[in-house]
Amino acid sequence: MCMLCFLFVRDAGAQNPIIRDQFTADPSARVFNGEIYLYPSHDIPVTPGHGRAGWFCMEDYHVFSSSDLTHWTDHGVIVSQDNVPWVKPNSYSMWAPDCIYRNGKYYFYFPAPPKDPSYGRGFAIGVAVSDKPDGPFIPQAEPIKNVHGIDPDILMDKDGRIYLIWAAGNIYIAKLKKNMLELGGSPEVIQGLPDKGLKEGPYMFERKGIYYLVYPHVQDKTERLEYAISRNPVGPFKVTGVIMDATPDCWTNQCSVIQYKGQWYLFYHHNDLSPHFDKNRSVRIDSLFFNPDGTIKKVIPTLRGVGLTAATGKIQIDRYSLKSDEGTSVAFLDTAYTFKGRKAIFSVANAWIQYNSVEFGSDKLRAVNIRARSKTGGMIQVRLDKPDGPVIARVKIPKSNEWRIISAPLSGFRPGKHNLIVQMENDGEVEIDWVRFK
Ligand code: FUB
Repeated sequence: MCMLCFLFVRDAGAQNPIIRDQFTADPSARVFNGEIYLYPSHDIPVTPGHGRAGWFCMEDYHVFSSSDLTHWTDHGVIVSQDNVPWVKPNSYSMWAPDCIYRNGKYYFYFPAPPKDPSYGRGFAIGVAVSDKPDGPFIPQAEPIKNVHGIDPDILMDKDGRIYLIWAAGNIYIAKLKKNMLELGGSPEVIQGLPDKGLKEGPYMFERKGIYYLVYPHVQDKTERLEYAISRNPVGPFKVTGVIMDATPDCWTNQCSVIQYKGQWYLFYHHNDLSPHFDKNRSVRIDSLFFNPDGTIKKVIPTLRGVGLTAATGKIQIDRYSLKSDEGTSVAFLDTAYTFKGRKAIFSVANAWIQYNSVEFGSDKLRAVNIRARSKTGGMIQVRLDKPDGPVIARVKIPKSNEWRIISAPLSGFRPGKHNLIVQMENDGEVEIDWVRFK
C-alpha cells in the first residue's frame, strides 16, 4: 500500500457502521483540537500470498476525523508494515493501536510482530511520531524495550504521569518516560480483573476521580465489553459491570470511550459488512451514559448510531431506530460486494420503519426522492416524528425490476429535527435503498 495521503469525505450519516468503504476495527477515538480523531485497525481480506486464510489480515493504519460524528474524513495510510524498520515483513498483523498528544507531538502506538527475535517472540509495541494528528507519522527504528504484547493504550494522568497499558494474557501497566518512547518503570499486572477467560484491548479513562478500565473479556464464548474501576490508575481495580453484551456473530469486540461536546460515546466494532467472516470488522458508535453513582449504563448496540442525518443527504433507512413488528426486513444490495450497502424491504400493508434525528434545516424543502424498486408496485407514505405522525408525502413506486429514483412533492415543510417514518400503504413488496429530500 503506498503512503500517499488522500482526503476522502464520507457520505453524510452517522449510521452504524460509520466507515462503509473499508473494514475498520479496534477503534481508539481521541479528541484533538476540538475534532474527533479515530485510529482504528484496518482489516483487509486475505488474498493469495497476503495473510493467512481464516485469520486477521492487517497491513496498515488509516486515521479518520470528524467534527460532528457524521461526516468522516479518511486521511489515508499513516503507518504500514512496509515502513516500520523493526516489523516482520508480510506479517499482516498491525493490531489495535492508540494515539496521544503531548507537548506539540502526536504519538501513535501500535503492536506488530518484530522481525528480530531479540525483541522477543509474539508482538512488540512501537511508536510513530508526528507534528499533526493526521500525520505524516515517522516510525521509531525500534519497538519500546521490555514491552511484549498487544493493544497499547495511553493514559495521561492529571498529575502529569503517563502510563502505557497493554494486553499479554493479563493487562499490564507501566509508567512511560516524558519522551513517550521508553518505559519509566517496570510493567505490573493490573490486579482485580477476571482470572479466567481472555482479556485484551484495554482502554483507561478518568472521570470525577474514578479510573475506568474497559476491556473485552471472554466470559462465555465470545468477547463482551466489561469495565472495572479504581481510584488509582495502577489499581487494584474492581470489576463493576458489563458495558456491552457478547454476540455470537463476532468473536472480538474492542472499544474506546470519549466525551465530545458534552456527550459520552462508545466506539466499538462488529462484523456488520462481513456477516460470514468475523475478522473483517467495522467500527460503530453509540451514546454512553453514566448513572449518578458513576457506574456505566449498559450500551445496547443500535443500527442508527449517533449524530444528525441531513434530510438532503441519502438517508439509509435500513439503519433504522425502530420498525413495525411485521413486514420489514433488511438485506445487502449486493451480497458479493457488501460495501454497496443495504436496502430496506417492505412486504405488507402498514409496515413501517422509523429513522431518528433527521435535520430538515430551515430552507424549505419541496420534494422527496426515493431510490426504490418493486416487483408488485406499491404506495409509500412519508411521515414525520412517529408512526402515526403527519403524512408529508405519498410516493407511488411503479412495478419494475430496475432501481429507479422516484420523486413526489411534499405536502408540507416542517423545519428542524424530526424522526422520519417510511410506511407501506398497501400489500405488495417495495425495496428502498435510500430516501432524500430536495
Ligand atoms: O484486531 C486484532 C486483535 O483482535 C486486537 O488486537 C484484539 O484486541 C482483537 O480485537
